[in-house]
Amino acid sequence: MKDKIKYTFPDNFLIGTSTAAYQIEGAWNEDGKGENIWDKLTHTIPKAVTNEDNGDIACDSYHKYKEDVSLLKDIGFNIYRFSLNWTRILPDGDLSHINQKGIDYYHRLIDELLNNKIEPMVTLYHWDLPQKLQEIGGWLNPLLVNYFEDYVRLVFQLYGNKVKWWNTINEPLEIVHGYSEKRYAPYLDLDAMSVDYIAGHTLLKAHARAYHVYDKEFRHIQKGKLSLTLSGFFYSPMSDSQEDRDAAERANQFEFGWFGHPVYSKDGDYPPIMRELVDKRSKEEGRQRSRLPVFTKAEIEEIRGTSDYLTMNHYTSRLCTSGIDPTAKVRFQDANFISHIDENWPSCQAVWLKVVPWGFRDMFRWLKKEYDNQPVYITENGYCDEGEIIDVNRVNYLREYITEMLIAIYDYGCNIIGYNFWSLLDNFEWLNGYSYKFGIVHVDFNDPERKRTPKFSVKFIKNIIQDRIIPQV
Ligand code: GBH
Repeated sequence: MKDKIKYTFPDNFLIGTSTAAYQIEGAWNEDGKGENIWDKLTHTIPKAVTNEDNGDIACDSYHKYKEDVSLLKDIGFNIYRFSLNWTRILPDGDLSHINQKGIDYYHRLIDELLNNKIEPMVTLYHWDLPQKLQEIGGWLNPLLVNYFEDYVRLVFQLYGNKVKWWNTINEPLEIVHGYSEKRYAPYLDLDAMSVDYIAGHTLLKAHARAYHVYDKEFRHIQKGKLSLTLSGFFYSPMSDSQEDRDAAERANQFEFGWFGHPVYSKDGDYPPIMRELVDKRSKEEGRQRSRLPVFTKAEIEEIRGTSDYLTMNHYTSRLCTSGIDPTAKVRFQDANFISHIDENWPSCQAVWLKVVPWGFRDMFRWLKKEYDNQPVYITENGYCDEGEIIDVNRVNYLREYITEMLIAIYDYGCNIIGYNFWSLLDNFEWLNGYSYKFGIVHVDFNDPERKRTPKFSVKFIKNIIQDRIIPQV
C-alpha cells in the first residue's frame, strides 16, 4: 500500500447510493397516483425518448422495494437517497386531494430502510412535476413556490420524525433545460428572454421557502438537515494564461454559482460576475430589464444561508477558453467562455461523460474556497456503460474518482462528509431511456419480474464499505 492514510475513509464518513422516483418506481397510475410531466411527455410524444421507452414500469420498485432494500443491506450501505413522487402523495399537485395509498408506500419504504439500519435521505423534487402544475406554467410561474410549500409541509408532517436527511430540489441547473432546450419534460424550447434564468429564479425561491417551513415548524422537534442539490461540470483553464483562468472562473460561477451563490455564499444573491455580465449583455441587446431577474434585498436575505450541508452531483469536467460561441447556450455566451474536451479523456456510453478524475478534486477545492468549507455531501457520482455485468470500466472510474475525493480531504482539507454512488439500479435515464446504464445492479427490462443481478462493481463497493479503504489493485 502506497500511502495508506490517503485511501482510508474518515470516521463517520457516510457511504450510500441514490435513485429517483420516476427512474425506478413504475406503477405510474396505481393506487391513485396522479399524472406528472414525465407521464405526460412519454405518453403524448413517445418519440422524444430513445426507443420510445417510458417509466410506466421502469424497475418496478413500487412493488419490489423490499428486494431493493435487501440489496442495499447486503452491499452494506449506510444511507439510501431516493425521491418522492409528488403526484403519488398529491395527485393534482395541490392539497385538494391527498392520496393515502401513495403516502403509505413511502412509509413502507422508509420503515423497511430503518428496520435494516439504513438511513433514508429524501429528495423532495427530482423532476417529476405534477402535470396540473405544468398547466399553470410550471417553474416559470412564481406561484409554484406556494404549491411547493404546501407539498413539503405535508411531507415533513408525514415523514419528518423518521427522515433526518433532506434534499429539496435536485439539480436546478438541469431542470431549466426542460423549458429552453427540450432536454427534459415539459419538453419546451422557449427562447424568450432566457427562460432558464426565470425558471431558476422560482426554483431558488421554492428551495428557500421549503427551508424556512422546516426551520420554523419542524426543526426543533425533528432535528434533520436540509440542502439544495447542485450539479455541474467542473471547468478548468485550457492553459495557464490569465485569460483562460478568468474564463474558467466565469464558467464555474455560471455553473455552480448560479444556484450555489444565493444559498451557500456569505453574501447571497447571484454571483457578482453573473449579475454584471448578464446585465451588460441585456443592455447591449436594447433591453430595459436584465434577462437575469433581480432579487429584492429581502429575497436575498431569505435565500441566503438556507442550508445545513451542501449536496453535489458530479460526473465530469471540461476545459475552458475565453470567447463567445454563437451556437452555444445563452448562458455560455453570457459567461463568455468556450468549453473544450481533451481528446485523450476516456469516453463512455454517455457521450457527455468523459473520465476526468482530477476535476473532482479541483471541484472540491473550488467549493471549499467559495463556500467557506461547509460540509459537502456527494449525492451522485457514477459511470455509464452498455450494461455489462463485469463492469471493469465502472470500477476503474469509481476507484479513480473516490481516490481524488480522499486526496481532497487529506491534502486539501476539504470538508466532505459522504458519498453516494449513482445508481443502485440500471434505470430510466430520462430522454435516453434504458439505453444508458448507470447501475451497480443490472436490471433485466425484458423480464416481467425485472430480475436484479449485482455487477462486478458491487464486489468492489462491498470491499470499500467493509474495509473503509479503497482497494488499489
Ligand atoms: C443526474 O443528472 C440526474 O440527477 C440523474 O437523474 C441522472 O440519472 C444522472 O445524472 C445520470 O445522467 O454536455 O450539453 O450534452 C446529470 C445530468 C446529464 C448533466 C447530461 C449534463 C450533459 C449536457 N447531466 N448533461 S451536454
